Amino acid sequence: MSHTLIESIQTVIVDLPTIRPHKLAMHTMQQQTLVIIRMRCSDGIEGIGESTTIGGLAYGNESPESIKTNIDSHLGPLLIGQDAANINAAMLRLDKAAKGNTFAKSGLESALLDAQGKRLGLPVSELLGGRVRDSLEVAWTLASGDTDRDIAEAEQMLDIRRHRLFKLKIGANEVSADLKHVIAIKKALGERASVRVDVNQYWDESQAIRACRMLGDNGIDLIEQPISRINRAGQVRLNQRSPAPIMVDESIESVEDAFSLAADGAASVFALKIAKNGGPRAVLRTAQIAEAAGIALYGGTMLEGAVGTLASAHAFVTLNALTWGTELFGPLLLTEEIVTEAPVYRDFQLQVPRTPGLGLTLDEERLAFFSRK
Ligand code: MUC
Ligand code: MG
Repeated sequence: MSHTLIESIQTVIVDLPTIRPHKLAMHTMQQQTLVIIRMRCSDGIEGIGESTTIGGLAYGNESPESIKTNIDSHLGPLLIGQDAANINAAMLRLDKAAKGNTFAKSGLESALLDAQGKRLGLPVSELLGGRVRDSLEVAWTLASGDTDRDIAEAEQMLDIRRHRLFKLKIGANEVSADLKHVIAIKKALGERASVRVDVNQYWDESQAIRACRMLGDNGIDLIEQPISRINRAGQVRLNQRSPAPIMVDESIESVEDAFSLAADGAASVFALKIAKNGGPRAVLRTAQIAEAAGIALYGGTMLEGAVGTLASAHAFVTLNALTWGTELFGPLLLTEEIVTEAPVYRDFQLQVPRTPGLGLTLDEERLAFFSRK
């Protein structure tokens, strides 16, 4: 039997400006850096994938430059000459040869899925077993660093029916200042919106105990990663004490992390990120662990551009329940696109294409223009 082989894998680093500074506890983004993967196969089909992180090495274990180097020097060469249609075999080969590197593996798995979908004429969601919805509710992050500006931004999003779930990035300031900021925003928006916070691990347990109570008592719906991923016992205690549900994000750096968090009872919600698990198929293994453990789901982002966002979306539309919605707004934070047709957001939802593969085409001119030389 003749196989379709993977012939070449190219990686490009792309720097795109953001619509405004995006302030996270560990880093303020003025731009976002994507690693775009182009996988060419012997049948002439090209699969595209994206491996994107936040703030160089400020957020995770991989940086755009390390992702590119590791794909160019280690992971890519392992796939050249392999059967392009056998995604299980290709990903097992990578897992056997390389520990971790889930961001790089996620982009490669996305490219394999995109190519196979194009080959079979099927959207990636159908390769993943089939979608149970066509669109996903999308939260927006208010992270200008200014309370009034954040309220005005939220009001505008409600007016144009783009978002009604808001996540506030806190943790960099004094706890009391952050709580004042969050409570003022919730007060202004009232029942018209769901307000959540993401602390990005910046509190210790002693701060978090009181802060979580205040947040819960003031109508905040969800508290994401209040303390360090390393402090597992603290996470378990906080999950038992907090009046508002606790969601883990940084705590999940692999499917195995998801299992041990579920076994320990460390959270009642999991943020699902393809980059933290090793791809759209890998993230569904984490989702299955959560479902079996009675843990609710949220479709997370590493603020990817269109390619990574739709790779995530195709996985998330296969899920039975996404109780907390998603935050797949990455493309909306960027001023520029590198695809010919941008993902469509309408009526608080991201529409997930039904065209083959991820449903995207690279815009060669724009990609060349924004690629790092
Ligand atoms: C994170 O920690 O969740 C996701 C949305 C956002 O604004 O930041 C990211 C990272
Ligand atoms: Mg987070």
